Amino acid sequence: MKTARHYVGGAFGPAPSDGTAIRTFPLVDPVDGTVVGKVPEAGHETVDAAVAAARGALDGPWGNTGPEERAAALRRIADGIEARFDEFADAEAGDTGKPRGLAATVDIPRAIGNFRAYAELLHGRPETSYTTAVPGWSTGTGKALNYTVRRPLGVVAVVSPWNLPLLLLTWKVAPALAAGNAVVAKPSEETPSTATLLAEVIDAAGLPAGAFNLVHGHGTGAAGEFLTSHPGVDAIAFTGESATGAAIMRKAADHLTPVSFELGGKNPALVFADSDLDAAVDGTVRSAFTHSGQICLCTERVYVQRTVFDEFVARLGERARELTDYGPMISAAHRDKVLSYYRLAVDEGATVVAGGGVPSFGDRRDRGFYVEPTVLTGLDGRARTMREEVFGPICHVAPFDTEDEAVALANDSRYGLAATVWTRDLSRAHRVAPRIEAGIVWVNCWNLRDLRTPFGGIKDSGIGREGGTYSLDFFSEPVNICVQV
Ligand code: NAD
Ligand code: 6OD
Repeated sequence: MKTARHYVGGAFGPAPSDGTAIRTFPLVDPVDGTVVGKVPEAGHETVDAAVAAARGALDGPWGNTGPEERAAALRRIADGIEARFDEFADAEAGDTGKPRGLAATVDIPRAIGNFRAYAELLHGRPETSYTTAVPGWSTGTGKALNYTVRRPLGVVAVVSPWNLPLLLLTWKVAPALAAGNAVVAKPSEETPSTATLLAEVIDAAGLPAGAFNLVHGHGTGAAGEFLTSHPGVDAIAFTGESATGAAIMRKAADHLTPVSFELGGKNPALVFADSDLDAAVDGTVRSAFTHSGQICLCTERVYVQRTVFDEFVARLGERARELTDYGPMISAAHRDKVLSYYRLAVDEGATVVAGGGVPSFGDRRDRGFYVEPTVLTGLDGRARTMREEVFGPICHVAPFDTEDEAVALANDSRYGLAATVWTRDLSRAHRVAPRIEAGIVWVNCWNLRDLRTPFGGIKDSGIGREGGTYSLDFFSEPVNICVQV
């Protein structure tokens, strides 16, 4: 049986004083529904202890580290994950049910990359300027030299989802530590294992006690809410559903706590008749069905120019029916939610081109949380299936005639996270891409990600940008120092 552990103030286990220390909840394998471990549920006292430990680290040795020491610490963490690569890949595939190959080629290497990238990126960007005193207004005379230093924000709460557990946790933990903050992290209750391994690696890397803390537990009315509404937290970095972001923000308002939010999506793909249709079909199979659609960047709405619509739908449907090596939904509850959208789509008038139900494998997976990769047509933009994020292996394909219509359809959503444009016409690509209301637009590719580029959503898909120096900007504050010379 796997056991997840809290890591608070440099020690593993629940805070001894926590009245809820013995509360645990089961960890379920989504492949066959069996209980494979238990997870401790942090109560108020464990969360309080973690926030106090983080504050203590800032007042102690961690608060006195310079960029070089922090860069060295991040490199040791990256080396530590690399040294235990197989354990991490097994744990990630075990918690999520995703194919191990996906964990080994994306999740774990990317987590290592997050620490290495910020070890390189964190060096300050000195900003200087001269200013002239205004008589009768400024004290001092003549010229003054301005320079800007960046200070850490303090104690940062990191709350992350289950779909890319280590990748999305380290995506925030690495820059937060790089900028000199102390972190209290709460991973999803569904996926505690790689976070626990990360705490072990950070412990072995010798970071001062309290610089990184980990608490496990649920969100609403539990560890997640205790942490994000805590008066001792100076900033919140959250990835998850838009509705959860709104709930966190309401509580954060009490303390004016700044937030960086990466939220839900209902991402469009536009396929123009002049595109390389083989590439567009291949790309859409990947963008709709990778990790069974449980990536915030996955495509759920596909718009195809009418002259190639029938061919595209036929080919996408065939490819969806051929898929066999896919993982389950994360939980029974999420499987039920996705299936409820499959039923709703039919009630709303959709034609099911492929999938729409539960697969049968003839092995232990039949007890797990699988749904079929599903392709639909026939809905208009008012259908709930077209407006709400499903977060499963589902995409709807609709025709369009003109470029303007394609852009309008893409933008007809409360979400604005990512979009993909398939065309061979370079001028069209450059015309269309900036008109799409999304934080990321890919042209003739999908999920090609450079860590240094800005990442985030507009509209209900997020607040702020992370990635590269954008993360360092969020996790630090510029302070201007003005010296008369
Ligand atoms: P979720 O919002 O249910 O949970 C995310 C995290 O928030 C979990 O750790 C959970 O315990 C915690 N939480 C829940 N309620 C809380 C509360 N009231 N206060 C504090 N913490 C709380 O999301 P999920 O189901 O884990 O993940 C799927 C969602 O995440 C999808 O909507 C997906 O689009 C989104 N997502 C977005 C991005 C992005 O980069 N934009 C990336 C991955 C996932
Ligand atoms: O690739 C990334 O950097 C990133 N943040 C991906 C997010 C995926 C969402 O599920």
